[in-house]
Amino acid sequence: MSSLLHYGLDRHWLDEFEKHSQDAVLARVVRVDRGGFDAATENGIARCTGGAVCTGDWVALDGESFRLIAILPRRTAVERASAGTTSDTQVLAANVDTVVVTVASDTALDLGRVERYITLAWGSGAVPVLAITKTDSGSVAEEVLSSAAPGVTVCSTSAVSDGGIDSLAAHLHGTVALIGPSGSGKSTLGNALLGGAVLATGATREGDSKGRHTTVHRELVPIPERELVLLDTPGLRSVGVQGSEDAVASAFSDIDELAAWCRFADCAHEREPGCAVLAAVDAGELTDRRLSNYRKLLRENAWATSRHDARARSEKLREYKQISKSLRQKYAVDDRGR
Ligand SMILES: Nc1nc2c(ncn2[C@@H]2O[C@H](COP(=O)(O)OP(=O)(O)OP(=O)(O)O)[C@@H](O)[C@H]2O)c(=O)[nH]1
Ligand SMILES: [Mg+2]
Ligand SMILES: [Zn+2]
Repeated sequence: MSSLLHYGLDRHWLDEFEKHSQDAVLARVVRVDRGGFDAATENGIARCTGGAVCTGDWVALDGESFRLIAILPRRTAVERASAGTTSDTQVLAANVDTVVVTVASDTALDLGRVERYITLAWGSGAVPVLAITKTDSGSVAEEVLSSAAPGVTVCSTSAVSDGGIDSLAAHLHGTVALIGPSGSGKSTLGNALLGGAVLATGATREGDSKGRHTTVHRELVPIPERELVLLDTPGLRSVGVQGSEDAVASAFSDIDELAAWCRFADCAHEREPGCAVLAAVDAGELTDRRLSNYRKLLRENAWATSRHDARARSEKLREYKQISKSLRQKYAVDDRGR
């Protein structure tokens, strides 16, 4: 498995790599640990040192020492706010094209947590997909998940009966990161996609079916047969979202769209007259639970200071939305005046 093509190499990375010295070696980080990292090169996996790399990064290495020369600019990054501080972020996976969020059918459904994961996924720049796992041992309605993640494809899968794996795969593209709580079946799903027991999996606890944090490293594994590269991750204990209101707006696009119809441009959807969001709650079209989680995630975002350039993008988007909203309101006023 030495060809970098199996690890997702494309023209873009070759062009980025050309900017470095001729003695440099192109590689993709497959695993990071305390002492350094493993990277796939055209001649196999190399043990490398130096730099704050992340699984999924494309890097230029010194051809002799395998020391890091440079991290090629990331196209996407799955980032969460580090526990404790709000200004620090941790990159969980780099250069991911699809983020699969796993939701297990054998544990109690926590929609707030799903919304967090989906916000994290949208914030990465990759496309989120929701995978319901273990459908042989429980059930979660796809419609319920869809309402918590508008615009996101939802697939039901079972690794035991092989159900839904190919239909899920049809929605996957490029580098696919698996994220979700411990025990939700990420590695098992990864193995089902791989067609063999490559990734370690572990039994969940008796009683509450919670995971035991079996996967401890983020790991990149090619699936040449499906033209995918899999990035398995350990279950997260906490999911802090940060960085862009943009991601929250995408994860809550239903509320975002409603908000454009509120009477006041700066409506906080608390108790303002003419609030279209509260009207939707009254009409039973939006749950109180979802609205309060939306507020909570927005607050978290406001606290976090972002050093990400997504910031500039989201400001542009906000500005644009503000303009289109005031235009809409102007016309609404004109209509009433007539
Ligand atoms: N019945 C059934 N069990 C499953 C299925 N998928 C996973 N499991 C079981 O769920 C348990 C946890 O699966 P893992 O794949 O290790 O979960 P994980 O999300 O990778 O967990 P961490 O690595 O701890 O984050 C294992 O005992 C699996 O055998 C499924 O489709 N059906
Ligand atoms: Mg695992
Ligand atoms: Zn409002």
